[in-house]
Amino acid sequence: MYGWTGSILRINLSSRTAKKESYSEEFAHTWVGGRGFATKILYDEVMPGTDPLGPDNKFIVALGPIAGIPAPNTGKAVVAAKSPLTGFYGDGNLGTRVSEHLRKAGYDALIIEGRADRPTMLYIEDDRVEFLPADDLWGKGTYAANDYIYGKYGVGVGVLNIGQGGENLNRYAVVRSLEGRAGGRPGIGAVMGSKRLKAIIVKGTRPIPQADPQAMRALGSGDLKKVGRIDKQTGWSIQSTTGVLAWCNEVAGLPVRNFRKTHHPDAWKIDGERLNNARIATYGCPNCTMRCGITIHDREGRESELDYENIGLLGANLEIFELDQVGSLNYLCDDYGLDTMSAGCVLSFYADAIDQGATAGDFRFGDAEAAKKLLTMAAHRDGKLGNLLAEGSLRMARQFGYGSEAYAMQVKGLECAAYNCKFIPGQALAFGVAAIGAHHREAWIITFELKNTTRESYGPEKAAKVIELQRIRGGMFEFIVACRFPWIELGWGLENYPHYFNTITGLKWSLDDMWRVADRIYGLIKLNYLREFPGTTRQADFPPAVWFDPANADKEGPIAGKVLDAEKYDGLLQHYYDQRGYDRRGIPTKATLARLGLEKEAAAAEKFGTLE
Ligand code: PTT
Ligand code: SF4
Repeated sequence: MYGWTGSILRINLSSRTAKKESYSEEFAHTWVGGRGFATKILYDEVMPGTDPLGPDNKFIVALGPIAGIPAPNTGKAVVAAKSPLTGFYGDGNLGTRVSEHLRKAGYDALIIEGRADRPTMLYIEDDRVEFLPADDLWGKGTYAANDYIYGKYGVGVGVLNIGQGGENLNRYAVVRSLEGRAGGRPGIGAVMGSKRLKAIIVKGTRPIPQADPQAMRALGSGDLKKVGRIDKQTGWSIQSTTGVLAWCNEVAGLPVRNFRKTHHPDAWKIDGERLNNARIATYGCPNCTMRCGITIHDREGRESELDYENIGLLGANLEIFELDQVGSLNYLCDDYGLDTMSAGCVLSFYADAIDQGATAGDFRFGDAEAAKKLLTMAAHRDGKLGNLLAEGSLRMARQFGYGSEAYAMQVKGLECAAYNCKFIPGQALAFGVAAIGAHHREAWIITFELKNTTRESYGPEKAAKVIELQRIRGGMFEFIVACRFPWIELGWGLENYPHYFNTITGLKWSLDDMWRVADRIYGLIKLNYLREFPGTTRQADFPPAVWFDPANADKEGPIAGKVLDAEKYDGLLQHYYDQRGYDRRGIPTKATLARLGLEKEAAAAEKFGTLE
């Protein structure tokens, strides 16, 4: 078997043991890697009802066949666990040197189980695994922890770590990496914290098994240069993802004031142009020639890296239009290891709930200094309010009552990405049926929708587009494990990816083979959801209710008076189910599960919820 190391490293923190386990070629060909491996391992090993923050949950780091090799944008890793935020499968994808080092150490994945009896760091170097005390680092932010680790092990090692957010079990704590990246929005950092695992350091020195290493080297390094050239020609990384803000503002798709408004006259103050002008450095993941991270000085003079989601949700959505203050909120999220997107939605929901009289408090939109204090409280679970804010918006809404769940901007417990779908039905569907909750990672249909179809349409073409994008973005890029930006931002051909995959594995897969694996993964995540929530109804695939509320319509601008239509959305959802072969609850039918090769998994799910 080429392209895969054939091994997974299983570490038990309770017994302080490590075991190298091999997996079969069939497993590799069925699940490929990354999200595929994580989905299957968690389905088989974490039983329904398991406490996500207990020792029986498992923290997975999973790589794919092209992860870590010098080819376009392969310095990525999937981190996954049963989510403490949503209660079912959750994952994220972050840039890190762990990708290359873990593969060179001889593993395609890590499974971390149990709970350490004291704060611990794992050091993995090829076959060696050390359990190191991390008492001195516990309580420190990710930047200080990074500095310590770099100082001790050298700048080139692979590192994943958590900040105070993960330590204190904030439900939207992320995993951070030394390359300035963050991943695992549905609280995967809190799962690390629950295991008292402060950091993982990886150093690998062996070659990654490849069918034709010379051909792969020539192909991969040649294409890395080509991607870099296209980026220079197009100028994409001048503003990178932050270029989206001005466009969202123009098309009335920006989240402003807890998504109540869709555009704002001051949005230009925090847009991509302003950000590029304030740039002090450019950040990137390993094996990348279109480095997209832009850093600026925040209000306190620290270096803070901003992407679109961060300025959208910590800026516009909180009505904070001072770039350095948005930088400060972002810096705090990075240092505490909190997801910027959920953090932004949690604070905007809190301000909105106060405005609506659902709870008492003095936090107001636009108050950056108060927002900093609240983030600090949420990361430390400081007092009653800190504890409340650490729970995420759905749990907060259930505590507040007074109908506030309608404007808690989340789906299945995961807070929405920075696209205001008040009148964008296809993107609303993309949030509704995203595998892990309201993330844009799997289907970003908004440009297709606004450019190629009418905004009003709830037709089957939108459901088809969501499925197509889920297969590419939530599927292929997540199981071969590479950054999707060369394709989505520079038009780098999708066919390049089976080409890399085949060159490294010696197989002859087409894009259609990739889509089959993608559909299987989506099917299994749905079974995972059904097992955890046996009473599932199609309502679970609906976006926040406020988007259907005529009283919430814009008073002026491009979509004045318009909101989503609930009946038509239900029809669009049915198109999606029909095209996927799912039942009326959005669960794959038995026939679909058989087509996806999931009969065994279906039998395991049957006792928790009846399949049709
Ligand atoms: C991703 C999510 C995103 S998506 C952003 S900005 W984006 C936020 N970044 C955060 C951050 O930074 N710090 C922090 N404390 N929290 C953060 N939360 C948010 O996390 C990310 C890039 C980006 S920038 C995007 S779109 C693309 N995402 C990819 C993906 O999901 N898969 C893939 N195969 N390729 C991708 N390429 C791009 O990577 P999550 P990252 Mg993160 C600092 O992981 O949980 O999916 O949340 O990944 O390494 O930071 O790179 O406008
Ligand atoms: Fe990382 Fe950005 Fe490069 Fe993708 S484009 S690999 S997210 S630096």
